[in-house]
Amino acid sequence: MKSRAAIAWEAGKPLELSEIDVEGPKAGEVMVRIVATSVCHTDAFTLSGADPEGIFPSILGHEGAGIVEEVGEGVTSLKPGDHVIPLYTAECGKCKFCLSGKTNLCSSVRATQGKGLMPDGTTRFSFEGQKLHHYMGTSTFSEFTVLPEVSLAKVSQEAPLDKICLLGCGVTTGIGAVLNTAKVEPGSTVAVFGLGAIGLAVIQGAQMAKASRIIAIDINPDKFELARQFGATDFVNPKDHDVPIQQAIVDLTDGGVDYSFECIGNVNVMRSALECCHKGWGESIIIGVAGAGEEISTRPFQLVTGRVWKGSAFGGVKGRSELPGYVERYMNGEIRIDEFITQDMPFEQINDAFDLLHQGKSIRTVLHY
Ligand code: NAD
Ligand code: AHE
Ligand code: ZN
Repeated sequence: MKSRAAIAWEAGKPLELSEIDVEGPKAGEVMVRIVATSVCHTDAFTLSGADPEGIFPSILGHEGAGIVEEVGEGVTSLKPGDHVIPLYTAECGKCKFCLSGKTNLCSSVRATQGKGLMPDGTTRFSFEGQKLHHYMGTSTFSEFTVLPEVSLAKVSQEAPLDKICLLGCGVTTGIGAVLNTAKVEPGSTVAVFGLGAIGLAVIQGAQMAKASRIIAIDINPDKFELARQFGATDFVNPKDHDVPIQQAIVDLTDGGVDYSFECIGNVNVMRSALECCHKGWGESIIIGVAGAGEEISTRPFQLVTGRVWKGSAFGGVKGRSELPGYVERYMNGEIRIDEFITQDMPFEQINDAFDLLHQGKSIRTVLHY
């Protein structure tokens, strides 16, 4: 199968648009025609070369939606024509992780996924005979892509694929981090560091959880208006303060917030996010992804005195069992997605989408094949 795709040949270089070869699905695999994909900061992070798991050449992309084209031997839960959202966090329902009831992290395909390969240790992508790696088990920057059956959530045929693609990462991650990871209670105070799609989705989740005060923090003040529309009540630009930002938040909230979320990937801000939490009970959730070699630090006394540090991947959401419900909640107006889409473009303009994200001029660009 020939497929339009954007190849990441090497770190730090723009993607190259090409026609690649995609092999059909093997046993337990599914070929999907991606209808729409957006660009998440994690794609830019991996392309930058900062991702310890970054492998080149590869086909990036993990926030997409599409239609099943063909299924491999033994696939029973999906058929051609089904609408699906690719999952970078699979759900096999059988591994120790899936059975634990404690996490959404599934181990069934994660080892090979991290090596840019399908579960049998090979790749389905090539260009002029040269093998190309998969990425995050999804590779949505190819019109035709191949995934393990366990890495696909079957969703309503009624839902617009060029909107619900955002449930493949950004919107779900932010809302899930609030509802599943932090379990924010009504009346809580919340601080959100970084107002890209993830931070805005956290704000949306905090409003769904009936937080009383939602403090939106960003060094780009252009982000505040959308944050306000999603329910933020206070707006803080660290550049306007000459005390450390954690001190400014503590002063604003009579001792600190109940919950904070780091949605940037900056280890210094992760420390601020922890330290702006209230003594005795404040919890800080790390969502941002930090580069190779980076480490977080704080005085252990911060934890001894009751603050809690946590992390969240894909918002703690189990994709196959829970994502169809997220799609339904979008369809009945309980979850907002459209407001995140600041640009729509043909797939061929994918490098412009990366530029807009880097320039702080987009929340999400949806690319249409
Ligand atoms: P984005 O680039 O759209 O948003 C980041 C925001 O942070 C921008 O508005 C930027 O102005 C702001 N910012 C940068 N430095 C700042 C600072 N020092 N103080 C305050 N604000 C600052 O990115 P995104 O797509 O929303 O992704 C955010 C982060 O979340 C990335 O690190 C991404 O890799 C990560 N992520 C993690 C998961 C997960 O499951 N854990 C899922 C998706 C994305
Ligand atoms: N590969 C990196 C870490 C990347 C990372 O943390 N990915 C997040 C999803 S970001 C989506 O935009 C995640 O869910 N991680 C859990 C997992 O299993 O990958 C590294 O540091 O090696
Ligand atoms: Zn993402």
